[in-house]
Amino acid sequence: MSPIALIPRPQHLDELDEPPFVLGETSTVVVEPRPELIQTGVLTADLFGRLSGRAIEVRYAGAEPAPGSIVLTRTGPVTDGGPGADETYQVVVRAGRVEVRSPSIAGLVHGVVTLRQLATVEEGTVRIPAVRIQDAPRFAWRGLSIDVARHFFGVEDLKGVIGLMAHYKLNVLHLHLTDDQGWRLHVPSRPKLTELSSDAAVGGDRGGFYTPGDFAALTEYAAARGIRVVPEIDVPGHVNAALHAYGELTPSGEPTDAYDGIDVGFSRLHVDLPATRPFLEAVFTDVAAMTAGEHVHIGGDEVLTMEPEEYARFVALAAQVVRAAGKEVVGWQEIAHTPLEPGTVVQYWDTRVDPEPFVRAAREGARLLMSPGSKAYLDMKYDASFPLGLEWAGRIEVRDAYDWEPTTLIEGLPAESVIGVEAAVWTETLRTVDDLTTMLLPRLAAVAEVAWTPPEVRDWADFRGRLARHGQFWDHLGVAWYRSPQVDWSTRH
Ligand code: TNX
Repeated sequence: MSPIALIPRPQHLDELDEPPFVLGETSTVVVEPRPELIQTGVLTADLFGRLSGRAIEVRYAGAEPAPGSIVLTRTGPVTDGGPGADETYQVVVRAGRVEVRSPSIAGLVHGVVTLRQLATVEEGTVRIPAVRIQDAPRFAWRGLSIDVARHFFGVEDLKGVIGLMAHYKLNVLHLHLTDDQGWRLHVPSRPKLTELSSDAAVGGDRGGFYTPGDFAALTEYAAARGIRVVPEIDVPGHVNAALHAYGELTPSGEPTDAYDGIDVGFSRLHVDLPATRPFLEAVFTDVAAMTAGEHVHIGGDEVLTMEPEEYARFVALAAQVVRAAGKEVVGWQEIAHTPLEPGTVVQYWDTRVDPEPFVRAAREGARLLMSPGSKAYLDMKYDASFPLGLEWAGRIEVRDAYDWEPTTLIEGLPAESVIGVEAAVWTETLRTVDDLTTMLLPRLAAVAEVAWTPPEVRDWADFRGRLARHGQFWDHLGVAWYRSPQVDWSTRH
């Protein structure tokens, strides 16, 4: 059987009729001498060095590369492409040389992880089958949202997840940084948020927070792997951690008690309290300053105790503050009930509601990000007996996470308003990084293919066969994962 089992499935792949590339004594990674490319070269050398057990050098392009080299080339910008065009990449593997070409760092990383997925190791020899691949993503936004508020996951844990995301060509890490239970990002102008509200987590577990330095380190680590970070500060609901730190945000002026349960919808800000606007300005301005990417997420979900009129004024205010700080706005689907500026990203999650507001918002220029709870919420249980996870949106086996089409999910939605797909993992029941990866794998690979590969070439039986090979990779990494009975994991090559 062919050892080729790429996920996501590339647009074009030709197997070449020649011997495989073999990583050998003279193999080097070759890049042009530009700082951002050197970093990509070092990542590549490191990846294949670890695989072969032998250090691989990074060399500058110039003279003819030594036989057996991996050459990374950044091509000119794409001017005529659609969404995601700059992530286009090309991989050519021949017996004597590997070439990866892309206009962007992200695209080069896509090429390199493609090589990693193609590589086999036998008795210390790394081989890559001779292929030619031409590929580009279907959607420009391919995300994973992680709730670090209900349970906290530190920088090292997130780096592991970022590695998995890169392996499946995801490009947005959305961090749900604040909720009733905890505030996880230090905000210099409102220091009590983390001083008083970062310790707690669900069930009396330990919390934690990221310093601005941690956040910058995460951002850089992600960027080197073609991933941007979208921070979420959830307002006006899900704010007990803020109300616990700053009593001025409550009508009585008294701070609330810390909260470590898992109910939702009970806490809220008040748009007309004098402290509210300065709070939003301070927090979103600081967060925007820490954000390298274009987007900041304002939350907006599950505000069960506010009149629609106040909610609309609140969303308008938060969005205005974010835009004044130079960022584009993302919010959960509830914001579609309010007037939105064109280009606002609306994140769809609860499939049980009337689709009309989303269709209208899209017609008025909003972009829809698809995170349907019944498909992409990777905190849902795999089956009824699964020990981790919730069930409110159903149970999600691998096939459920795979077999869906983002552009037809909302009836009447113009397909071109869909900006992409994002998986989400909420952590009410997830306490350790093993819990987290068990929920992500294998379903994250399924959602990643939905986000990357067009529907014409997506096929469950084919995906299932490819997925079987990925279990060995997760074992090799030493991460915990779920052996879904839908896949024959014994497949070997
Ligand atoms: C709904 S999704 C929520 C979260 C919960 C999640 C649990 C969304 C925008 N709100 O507060 O953690 O369900 O699955």
